[in-house]
Amino acid sequence: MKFYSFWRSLASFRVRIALNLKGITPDEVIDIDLMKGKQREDSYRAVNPMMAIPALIDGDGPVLFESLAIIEYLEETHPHPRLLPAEPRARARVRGLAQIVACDSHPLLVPRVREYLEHELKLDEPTRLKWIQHWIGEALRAIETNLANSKETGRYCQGENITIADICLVSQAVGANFFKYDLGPFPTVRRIVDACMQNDAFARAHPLRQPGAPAAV
Ligand SMILES: N[C@@H](CCC(=O)N[C@@H](CS)C(=O)NCC(=O)O)C(=O)O
Repeated sequence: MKFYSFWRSLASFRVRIALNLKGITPDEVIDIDLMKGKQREDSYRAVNPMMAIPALIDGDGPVLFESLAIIEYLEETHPHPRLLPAEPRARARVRGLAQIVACDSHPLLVPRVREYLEHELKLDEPTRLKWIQHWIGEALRAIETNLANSKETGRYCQGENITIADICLVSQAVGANFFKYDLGPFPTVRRIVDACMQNDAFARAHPLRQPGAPAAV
């Protein structure tokens, strides 16, 4: 198994957590340095034409891409521990919470978007940060409201078991931290993130614990 990732990548972080939870160690971890634009080089474009990480090749392929698709592949090939509940409404809620992060919020913060805001739209740094914080906050407000008001919420987003929603929530919280966004107003989010981070599979996957990462961002 080959895993293309980078310490800072929040989408790679999500897949790393799932790999750890399921006890899978990739044979090879290939660093794609986003800060040097390596995702746009021909060699990586041939792996993932979207020029984004993560990507995963299991055996003789094909290349898998998009963090949620990869995590669901891992779920189907390594069902224990399960990261999606069995009951259809619970599964839909978990996927919905996960998608708020992975599909609605995080894509607005990735390097290609930040670089477009800077180089094409010529937005200065404070304005770019305002953009990032705005979209982080929109998702956190929605998730906090859902979690705080739903009887489905337990120790984790969906009851007492870790699901894909928790994986995504933790990536959102770490992203908020990278971009100096205060989690203070989101007590349920903080409680669940703290519970997840007590689990070694989450803690070991943290961006700042990966090879090449700085001590802080
Ligand atoms: N929706 C994708 C996002 C993938 C993505 O954009 N990854 C970022 C790093 S977290 C990336 O590689 N960005 C490269 C770029 O924006 O140029 C997923 O969840 O996998």
